[in-house]
Amino acid sequence: MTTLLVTGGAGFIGSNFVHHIVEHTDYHVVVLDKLTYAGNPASIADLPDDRVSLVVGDIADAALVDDLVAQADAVVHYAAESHNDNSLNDPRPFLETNLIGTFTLLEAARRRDVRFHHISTDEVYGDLELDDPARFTESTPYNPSSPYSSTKAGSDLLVRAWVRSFGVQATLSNCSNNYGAYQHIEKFIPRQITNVLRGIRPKLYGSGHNVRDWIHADDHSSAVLRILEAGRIGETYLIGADGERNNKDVVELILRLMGESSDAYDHVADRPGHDLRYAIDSSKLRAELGWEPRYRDFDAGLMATIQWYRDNESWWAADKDRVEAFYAARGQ
Ligand code: NAD
Ligand code: TDX
Repeated sequence: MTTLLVTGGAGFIGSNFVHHIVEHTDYHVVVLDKLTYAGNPASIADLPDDRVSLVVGDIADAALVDDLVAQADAVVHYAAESHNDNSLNDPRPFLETNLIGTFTLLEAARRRDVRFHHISTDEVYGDLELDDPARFTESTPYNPSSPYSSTKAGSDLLVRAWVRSFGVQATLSNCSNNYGAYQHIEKFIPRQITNVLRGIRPKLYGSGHNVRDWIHADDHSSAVLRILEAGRIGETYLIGADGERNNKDVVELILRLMGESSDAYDHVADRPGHDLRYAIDSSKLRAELGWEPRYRDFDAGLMATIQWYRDNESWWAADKDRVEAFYAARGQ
């Protein structure tokens, strides 16, 4: 039986991927996750024990990583410090996990000759103007803005170098902004949903004209599985679902879908260095590997996500006060 080592499988996108694998394949999954503030074992606790096991540990622990990689047929590497606002507050964990952690995994994949797929973000390309018809492609030059995106960019370059210098059998993907169940409430969409559920007004950074290109987390998972099984070694694939929207429209839509007045939100301090617009051209993935997104109706996907946070208050409630105190201290 094929065994996947999924790093960060107790986080938002990693846990969605583990659910996707259990539903759509017969693979066995070993999750390696440090269970930082962002990891929640409850996100994978309902999956069968004979398909999924959780090892609590750090991707920068070379002995542990070597042992787990040696037992795997492939590594799918999601683990990261993932939040831009945290990286502006304290960058060090981003260097430790995103750079040293990725290096540690690559060394094990090299030693054990194990297939590797690296998960990354469109933020490595910097940002676009609002009126620019261009979208990011695989050949857009790297130009990251934040400590988070610069460490993700660095991790991508490590993977490329380990392919070229050491022949590691790796692929890479850079995806746009994900939404769906199990996303930490520090992030934009679940923060606003849980604000409304708590009677707090949603908080929009700056003018709210910044554009993000939204994709449902399950579409990200199907794309990663396709690349893992059919992608060409050494190649990068951009993953996106043509979901560009500005933050103001998203916050107003959340309010409407939750039965509130669409202007019942506050403008708060902008994010320093705030990227203006992300937009993905995923033609290579679609043409070469035949992938297509399934979740094309953003309103329906957002409504289902709102319902998930309503139904799963016990999953997020304990974090809410701490998250809001963090933002309040930043004027956000
Ligand atoms: P997340 O913060 O929700 O989850 C990260 C997970 O990694 C957590 O479970 C955490 O405990 C674990 N982790 C952190 N440091 C670790 C370490 N040193 N060792 C082991 N485990 C560790 O993040 P996410 O939003 O699910 O993002 C997952 C990946 O997808 C990241 O690589 C991120 O860069 C990438 N990505 C995210 C998005 C997005 O919209 N969220 C978009 C594109 C790419
Ligand atoms: O309260 C908020 N108000 C607000 O206006 C928050 C938390 C965010 N925002 C804005 C900032 C961004 O323009 O919403 C947008 C989305 O913010 P985040 O959810 O923090 O995501 P972003 O910074 O775009 O990064 C996300 O997508 C790319 C993920 O967190 C990254 O891990 C991924 O690489």
